[in-house]
Amino acid sequence: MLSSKPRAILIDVIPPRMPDKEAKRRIYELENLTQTYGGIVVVKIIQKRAIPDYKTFIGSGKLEDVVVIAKEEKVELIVVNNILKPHQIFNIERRVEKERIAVWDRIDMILKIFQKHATTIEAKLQIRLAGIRHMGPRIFRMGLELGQQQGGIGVRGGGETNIEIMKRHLAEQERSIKNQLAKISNTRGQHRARRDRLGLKTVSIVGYTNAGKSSLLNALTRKGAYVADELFATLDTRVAKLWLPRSPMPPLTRGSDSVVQDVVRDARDVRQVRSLLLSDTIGFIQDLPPQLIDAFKSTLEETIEAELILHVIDVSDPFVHEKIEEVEKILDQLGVSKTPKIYVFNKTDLVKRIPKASLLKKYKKMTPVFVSALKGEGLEELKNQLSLRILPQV
Ligand SMILES: Nc1nc2c(ncn2[C@@H]2O[C@H](COP(=O)(O)OP(=O)(O)OP(=O)(O)O)[C@@H](O)[C@H]2O)c(=O)[nH]1
Ligand SMILES: [Mg+2]
Repeated sequence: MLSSKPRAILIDVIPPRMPDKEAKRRIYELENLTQTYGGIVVVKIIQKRAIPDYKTFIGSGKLEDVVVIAKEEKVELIVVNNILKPHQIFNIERRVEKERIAVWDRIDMILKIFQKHATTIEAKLQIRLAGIRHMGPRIFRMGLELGQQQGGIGVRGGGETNIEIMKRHLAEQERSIKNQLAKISNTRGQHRARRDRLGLKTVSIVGYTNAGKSSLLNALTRKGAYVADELFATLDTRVAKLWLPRSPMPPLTRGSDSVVQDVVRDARDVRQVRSLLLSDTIGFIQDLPPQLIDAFKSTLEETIEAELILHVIDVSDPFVHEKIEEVEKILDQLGVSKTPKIYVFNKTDLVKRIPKASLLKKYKKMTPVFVSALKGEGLEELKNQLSLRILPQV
């Protein structure tokens, strides 16, 4: 068992030609994840390798260095910032077994944070599902190795090996979790159908983790979603109603009389849907494990079904463009790359001179708006843009 604030060594294996800036960003993000989990980062190691070591992912020499540091620094946890094969984790674990050090890869780290942050039944179920999918192969591997060490004792009377028993058990658990999730998703589907009947449209907030999605939801709707300076603060979906101003009047035609205008206005009042639903959900991150995306499909349903997506971007982040791309990649995986989007550049209060002109040019199609969810700035313009894009125009 890890202590509540485990001392950790972080290791990132990167291709030799990766630019320094990108290498720094990766290890910085892993540090952030580790701190979000509650860990204390003792040492950070970047290893440049064209091809990871087959047996232990990091080179065997490097592993020995790590073991020495780990002993000296009383480390409880080694985190490798990559996605490892089950046998690679197993081999590293075996090397540090005596020191009682845990070994995690990037997926483990993200799963552990999710586990800590999950509050709803749905989120908890989804994490268990992702966990089974991620840990399953590792458990089999362990069983296999143990079986070999003990000269094949893992066979029971009926001929069923321990591994087979474990496999069956995990498959049963997976099925049961999936059933429970399907029920929750079904209820959500019914809610959505009802909203559709009422003509309510859904706008979904997406973005890199910590971009300020929940803050934006709160600023627009006073919903009281959980906001924190940590990664993956939000793991469920929150839906709130947003009232929009009437969309801008069409320009007055000269000489048109006011009665006609009143009629136009009335007609529009009747026809217009003046409110919409805004949903906030889990944030994205580079290399979001596919198992997680899959397990969180039902949480992400609101996003998948939305009529419009608000992509929230932390404009003060030195890696704005890279993170935009990561989010776009995941939206692609979710099959929503065609949904209309508005780019919402948030945290404008943190930047002295925002390169508005170049951002407006580069992301012209996404009609960028600039806001500070914290200070409540730029929200009117965002609402205006929403009215224009989503409400029926007369
Ligand atoms: N200065 C400043 N900070 C902001 C702004 N919007 C959000 N923040 C801060 O950024 C941090 C993350 O905000 P959240 O709203 O939790 O971000 P999120 O995108 O929902 O994050 P996850 O749910 O963890 O993915 C918090 O510390 C917020 O107070 C802003 O406009 N300006
Ligand atoms: Mg959030």
